[in-house]
Amino acid sequence: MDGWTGQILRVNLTTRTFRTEPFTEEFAHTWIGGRGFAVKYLYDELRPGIDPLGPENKLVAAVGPISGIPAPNTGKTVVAAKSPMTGGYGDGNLGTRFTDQIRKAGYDALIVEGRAERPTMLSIDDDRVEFLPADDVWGKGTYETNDWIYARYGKGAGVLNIGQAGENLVRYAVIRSMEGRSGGRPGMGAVMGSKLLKAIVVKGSRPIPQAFPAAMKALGRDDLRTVHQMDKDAAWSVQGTDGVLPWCNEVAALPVHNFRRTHHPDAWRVDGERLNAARVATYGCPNCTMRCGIAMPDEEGRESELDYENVGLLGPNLDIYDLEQVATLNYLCDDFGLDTISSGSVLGFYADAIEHGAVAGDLRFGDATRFKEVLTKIAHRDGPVGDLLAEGTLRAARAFGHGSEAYAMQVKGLEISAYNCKFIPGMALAFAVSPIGAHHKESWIITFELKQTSRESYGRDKAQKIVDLQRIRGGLFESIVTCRFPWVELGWGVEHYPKYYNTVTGLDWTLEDFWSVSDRIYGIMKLFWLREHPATDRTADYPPAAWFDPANVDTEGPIAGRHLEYDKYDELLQHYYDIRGYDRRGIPTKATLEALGLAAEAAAVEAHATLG
Ligand code: PTT
Ligand code: SF4
Repeated sequence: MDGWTGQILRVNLTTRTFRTEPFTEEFAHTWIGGRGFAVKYLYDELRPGIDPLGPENKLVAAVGPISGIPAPNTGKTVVAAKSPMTGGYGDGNLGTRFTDQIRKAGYDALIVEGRAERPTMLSIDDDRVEFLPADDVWGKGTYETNDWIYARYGKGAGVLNIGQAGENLVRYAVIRSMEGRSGGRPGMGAVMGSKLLKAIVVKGSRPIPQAFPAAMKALGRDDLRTVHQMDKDAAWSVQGTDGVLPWCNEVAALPVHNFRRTHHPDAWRVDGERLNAARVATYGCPNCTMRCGIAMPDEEGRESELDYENVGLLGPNLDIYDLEQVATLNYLCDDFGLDTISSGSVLGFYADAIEHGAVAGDLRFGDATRFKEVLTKIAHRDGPVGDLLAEGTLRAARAFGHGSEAYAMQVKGLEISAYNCKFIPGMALAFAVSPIGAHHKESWIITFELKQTSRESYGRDKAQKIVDLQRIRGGLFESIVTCRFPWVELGWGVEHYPKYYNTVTGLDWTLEDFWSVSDRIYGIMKLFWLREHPATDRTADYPPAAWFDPANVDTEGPIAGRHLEYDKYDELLQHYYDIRGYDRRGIPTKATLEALGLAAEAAAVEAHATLG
């Protein structure tokens, strides 16, 4: 089957067994790979209601037909499971040598089941699979663990690993790889930890199956050069993702003081220019000529990669404007294997809850030393505070009470990334309808909204744009599995991707074919959610109450006195439902599911939720 290895590897940690399983061409064409494979396997195989941190959950690491081939930025892998944060389907996407190594070992996906008896490292070397003791690194951070693995297998090995946060089942623990890569915000690291799986290491020696390898090599080589030149011309990777920070500050979209404010005069001190000036190393994913990871030393000289999300949430959101202090919190998140976005939001929420008297405590915004201490407690679930905050903002807010849920900055249990949508309705909706919880990866509509339309509008065009972006970002890029940055940051056209796909598979797909698969993937992610949350209604697709609150408005600046309006937001949400073919409760109609080819899956949900 050109373009796919045609098989997956299934490993059971309880029984210490493994087997390979073929999949059909029809399956490949229906789900493509990556997120498509992951959500389909998880939907079919997970019993509804299982504990995401119990042995019944499964961890999937999946690549797609263009992952690992020589074309721009193809070194990405999707990691997925039932999310401990949201209870729905969860995934993340990280750059890693796991990508090409798993393909070379002969697999398009790895499914890990069960729970090991003791800390384990899974080693895959083509057909050989071993369950090795990992006691030496259990309790250690991700940097030491990575070095320990490299010392044994060399730097060319594909590695996924977790830190103490994953081991201690912090719900927002991520999976880490290489120097700076992290993925699986909705708790994929905690799922790995719940299985006592410290690391996965993979080496492969076979060619990646392609219909026209010589043509792909020539095409990929030329396009890698072109993208490299485009990046140089645009100077984008000079500041990387943190280059967007001044704009967010200017347009009042920065998370400041637990999202209570939207801009700050000191924001320039943590912007991309300052970060670039502090750069001591540049990290990148395999097969990438853009290398966007800017690493700088922290207060103790420890080096880690800072991206915009990390800076926004661990800096201004905590009232910290010293880049070295931000780098310290960032380094700790990376070493413990904690998601930076949720960590920054949890810390900000806790300081806010103290400030508003919802809970007693002495943590204050701007106190980087105390934030560091609390973060360390969270990673180890140390004491009642560490243990509760390890649960994320939503669960912590429910424990604190006193109306604090209104300013727990999350949707569906997952914390919002670094775009403050107090008065940006389209982006607020994009967070709210993201199927994995509030993540900008599905639909980053903010630049369209602020540059090409108006933030005043709640028009149908915004709902349509969200769907269009979900098709590209959450569907195309997450299923063929490649980095979206050449397209997002340099304008490298989406039309290049069917070209790569057709060259490796021998098929003749157009973008329309990808949109069909993408809609199917969004359909099944929705079904996954409904099956787990039968009582769900449209309130699940609302952002936090703080963004609607007249008492929470900016008192000065570009959006002084402005906030989201419930009635208008609800109309915008309805536009989204109409375009997606959902009823007023936000549930896909039977006709929609049949059109998506999900009639069989819909039947499984009917017992749990009454479909419209
Ligand atoms: C991603 C989320 C992001 S999105 C960032 S910064 W970003 C945070 N990075 C973290 C980090 O670093 N350390 C840490 N301990 N936690 C972190 N949590 C946050 O995780 C990432 C890049 C980036 S940098 C982005 S936008 C793009 N994301 C892509 C995507 O999602 N899909 C895709 N096909 N291509 C993408 N390209 C870009 O990749 P999650 P990475 Mg990440 C240190 O995983 O769960 O999706 O959360 O993968 O290899 O590190 O590259 O301004
Ligand atoms: Fe990785 Fe950045 Fe390159 Fe994308 S642009 S592949 S995230 S280094």
